[in-house]
Amino acid sequence: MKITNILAKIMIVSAILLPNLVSAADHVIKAGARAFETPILYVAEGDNVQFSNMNSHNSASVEGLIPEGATAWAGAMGENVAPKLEKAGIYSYVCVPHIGFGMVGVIVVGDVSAEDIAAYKQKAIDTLEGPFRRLLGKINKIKPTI
Ligand SMILES: [Cu+2]
Repeated sequence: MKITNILAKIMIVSAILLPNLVSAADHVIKAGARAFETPILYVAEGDNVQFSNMNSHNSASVEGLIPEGATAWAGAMGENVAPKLEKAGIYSYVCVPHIGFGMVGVIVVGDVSAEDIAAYKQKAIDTLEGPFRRLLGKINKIKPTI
């Protein structure tokens, strides 16, 4: 391959990737006493999400309620986790010791349609048990972005 070809390809890839890198926004989900502040958070693909003030809390994704192929997370107590949200879609998470208080939340990455939300809600209804069903209250409030 000629050097000019390589340079041209680098320039094309940079033109595609750089605007995404530059525009990635940072979001913080702060733990309150018994609830996450911003329990329903909408972010763009590539944005960064960081939990904060997690001293007596944790954040763990809910199995089966993150996008297919996405990376699950399970923060330790007191850990200000920054989950990697590489896949578009809806991520449900809980604070394990405080699920019963409704200390749960959802992160919506990228665009979701009314159909996407309806399918996700049905999956949640079919799979969530016990206090995890507190998530349904949050899932019911997700609004379509397209
Ligand atoms: Cu908690």
